Amino acid sequence: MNIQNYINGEFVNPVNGGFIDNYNPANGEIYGQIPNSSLEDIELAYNSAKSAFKQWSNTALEERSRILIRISELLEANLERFALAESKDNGKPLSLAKQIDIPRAASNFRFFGNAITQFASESHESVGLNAVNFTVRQPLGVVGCISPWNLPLYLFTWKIAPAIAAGNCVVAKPSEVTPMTAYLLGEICTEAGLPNGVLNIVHGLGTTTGQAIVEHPHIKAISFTGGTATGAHIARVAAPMFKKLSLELGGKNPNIIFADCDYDKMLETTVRSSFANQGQICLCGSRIFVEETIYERFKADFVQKVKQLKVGHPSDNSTNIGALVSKPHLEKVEGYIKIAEDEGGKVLCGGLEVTVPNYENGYYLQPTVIEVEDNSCRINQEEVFGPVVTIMSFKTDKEALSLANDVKYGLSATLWTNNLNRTMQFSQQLQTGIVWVNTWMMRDLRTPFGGVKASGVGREGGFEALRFFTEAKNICIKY
Ligand code: TXE
Repeated sequence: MNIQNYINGEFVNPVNGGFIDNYNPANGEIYGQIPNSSLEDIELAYNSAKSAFKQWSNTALEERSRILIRISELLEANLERFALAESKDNGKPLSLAKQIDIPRAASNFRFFGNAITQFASESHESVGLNAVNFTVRQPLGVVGCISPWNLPLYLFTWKIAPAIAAGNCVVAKPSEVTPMTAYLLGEICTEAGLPNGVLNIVHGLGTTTGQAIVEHPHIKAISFTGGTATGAHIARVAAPMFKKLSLELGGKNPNIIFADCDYDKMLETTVRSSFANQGQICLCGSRIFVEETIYERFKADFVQKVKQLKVGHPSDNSTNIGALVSKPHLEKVEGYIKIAEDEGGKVLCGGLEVTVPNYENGYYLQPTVIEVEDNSCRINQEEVFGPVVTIMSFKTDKEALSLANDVKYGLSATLWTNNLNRTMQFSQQLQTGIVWVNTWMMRDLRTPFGGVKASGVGREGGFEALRFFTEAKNICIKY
């Protein structure tokens, strides 16, 4: 299926007429083409957004809210179609797309449709000076949203929904590897009555189409989720233009397990936090640290459970692990398994490609557990972003904390313990933007979401996102 750009409410081919292939990871075949957009397309998208801005930014909050909630309802009504498209484009199990990706995309619109009606600013009375200050939060204008391939519609809408709720108009680019649901979203926005030009969706490569968004002199902010190297590059390009930047980048998240935890719950959740979405979630706990007293027990139980995970075609209901997103990505992940072995890591299970009958050219890999002894090895320091975790034991709280923090990333951490004192010590001292205690990836959309260190700058979620997509202005009135 060939797709087009969505500019000013219409589906159009790229100006240069160029297209690139779109692969189905489940069978390795090309199943469609997507626009290879260039600067001219970004210019058209920008002009369309700019023309829509005056009216959209003055549209009553109730009306904006109504349209966002309508988009949410239409996504829910089209759940099957969107889930199928997401699974085919990305390789993720269809069941996951149905349970997580598409419902969450719908929630993003509903949440920000409601949040904007509750978003308020402050006033400060300057007592004794006969003056009052108040703050208004104005939309920025035209903003850019660039999203990755791992949770395609989920993360695309996580940016777009707050941007348009706050009154901005958007030029957005989904990952060229998974463009399909973003394309389908255009239809739904039109049907929901989103005025033309408020959202423009342009497809193409990061280094050309994405770069043109970041370089555009009048696009005021960039909200980006993707790799750390790309984030650093975007920051270098955008900084001299003083653009607002929200960067949600990679992770190498610790999963710290103490003997006093609820063992069964921990084990079950750790399988999920390691391998959900083929391990391709920035929040996956890819470094597992286990207290020495339960290390051997955990190792045996965990490996046994991981071996039971079924790698299979995404639309097969019994599949736990689908295909990796692309061939280059599969090769990258396999490369890391090799690096780990060369460094002395011991593969406890997995490590090999899987041949799924009838889909022999798909990008399937066994879930892989590697035992390591040194946290400074590359497999423990670099983001793999696939179905690969390491396990390692520790003796003391102090050691566990230093292992957890001894990494350049700082997105999330998971802690398994029933000791309140330990919970508080770790929660305060872990160098991450998110700490989950006795759970993983439990999300409340009101909470700030983002990382520290090489995991990025800025926070998404709740009012944080609405603050990012608005500029605060102080007005001081003397009376
Ligand atoms: O991401 P990129 P890639 C990590 C993960 C993965 C690695 C590389 O480790 O293996 O990053 O993945 C667009 N200007 N994560 O190469 O390139 C690109 O088109 C503007 C973590 O797929 O960062 C896509 O839309 N845009 C992660 C988006 O950026 C550019 C999720 C992300 O692609 C651009 C994905 C440029 N110069 C990968 N270059 C997470 N944090 O969840 C690329 N893009």
